[in-house]
Amino acid sequence: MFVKKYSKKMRKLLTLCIIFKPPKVLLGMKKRGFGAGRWNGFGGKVSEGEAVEDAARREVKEEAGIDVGNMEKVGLIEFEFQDNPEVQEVHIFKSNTFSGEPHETEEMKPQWFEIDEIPFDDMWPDDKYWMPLFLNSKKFKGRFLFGESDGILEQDLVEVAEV
Ligand code: 8OG
Repeated sequence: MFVKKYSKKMRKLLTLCIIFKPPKVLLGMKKRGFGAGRWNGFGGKVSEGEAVEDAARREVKEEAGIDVGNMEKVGLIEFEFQDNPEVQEVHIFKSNTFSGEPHETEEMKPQWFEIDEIPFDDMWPDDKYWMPLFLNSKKFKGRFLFGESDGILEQDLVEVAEV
């Protein structure tokens, strides 16, 4: 089966929030650290004792300078890298309301994209698989194993009723 839920591997909890105001998606160019040079939603590590949704809001504020309104959890994806024992469990949220104006921060440079102009070639290689589900209001769970040069070695992705 896809998600090795009871895997004994070390887990890191992360959030990813994508603002979607059809027909536009707000992405940010990651300026530093893990995933630098790629467009992505906003997110990062969940702190100890922090609720996952609170972490998602905090990260959007830190990275794009906006306060997210409503939020829906739409995806859960596990990422693994060959030769790395850690599993990154990324909780994906969708929102269509926020206050403030997205602006560039030390970490990200936000930009709106039309759905048909989403820059998949400059995003994590798995995004092209689950983003269509996201854009079509589906919920999903999955697992991706990356090898050298971020090539996808294994992948599982399923639509679910609830995350
Ligand atoms: O704190 P840091 O910036 O390192 O957090 C990493 C962010 O990247 C976090 O929002 C989760 C997200 N992320 C991964 N893997 C992938 C991926 O394969 N695709 C996308 N779109 N985001 C990812 O950690």
